[in-house]
Amino acid sequence: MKKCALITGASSGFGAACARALAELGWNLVLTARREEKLQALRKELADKTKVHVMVLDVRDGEAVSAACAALPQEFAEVDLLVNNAGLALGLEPAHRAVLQDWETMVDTNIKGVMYCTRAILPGMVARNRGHVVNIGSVAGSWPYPGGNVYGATKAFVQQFSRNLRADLLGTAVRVTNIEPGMAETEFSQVRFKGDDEMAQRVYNGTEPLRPEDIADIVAWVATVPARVNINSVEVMSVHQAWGPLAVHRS
Ligand code: NDP
Ligand code: 8X3
Repeated sequence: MKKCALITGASSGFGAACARALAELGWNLVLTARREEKLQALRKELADKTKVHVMVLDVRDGEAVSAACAALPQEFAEVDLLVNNAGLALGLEPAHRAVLQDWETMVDTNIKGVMYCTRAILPGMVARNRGHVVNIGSVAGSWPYPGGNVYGATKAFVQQFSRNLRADLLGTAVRVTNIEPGMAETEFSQVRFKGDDEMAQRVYNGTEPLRPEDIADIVAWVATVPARVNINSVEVMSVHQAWGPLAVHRS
């Protein structure tokens, strides 16, 4: 039987690349995001490779998430792989100047969205004793940086939530992985800097950042290792990125 993956945030970046990588492996796909035209274009692109069900969904809406997951067409109802990828950073201001609404949007999307999708899909996986939750965390969940304040904290939630899911799922065959990428060129910086293309491009100037397909390859790998193997986490950076030293302020 064909396997089925549900990918959140499939309209762009890592999510769209995961859809392409899993389509190559012949997986059926449920693609979700808010921008329907992007999802439909991807569905058309992949139509000769696999079956795709498009689901327009805002992951911040818990009731909509559970209703949509409960109403999946039969062919897509047994989700083998949930990729909790939808997420965003907004702003790079220090905490005392950050926009509170941006913090709320990041919490609602990166934390609550992951909670809602996981809670909707996980019971079926446990009942079938088969499945895999892949969360897209970030290096920002482990390593602080100026302006990372709430974004990094949401990804720290994703890291610990992933570990605690593993603790809860011990004794089942359901797997959990947290993938923690560093700088990758997607729409991420355009979103973070609210459409300021110059600011967004400055993030990547003079470097070779990770590409969406690098992350998709990792998702495909962790999802296809033997069933006895659980890759708990993968931290991955471009060779153009590394950790910085601890900062010291001198007067
Ligand atoms: P993109 O901006 O390219 O993609 C983000 C995706 O999330 C889009 O498909 C967007 O779709 C979707 N999304 C955002 N908000 C919502 C929402 N409320 N409901 C449903 N879908 C939503 O960025 P990336 O591909 O880079 O980001 C994917 C994940 O990777 C995020 O969780 C991000 O934090 C993480 N990450 C990114 C890194 C990077 O440097 N790029 C590094 C580490 C982690 P739509 O707007 O159509 O709803
Ligand atoms: C995205 C990577 O370093 O911009 O999660 O926070 S970073």
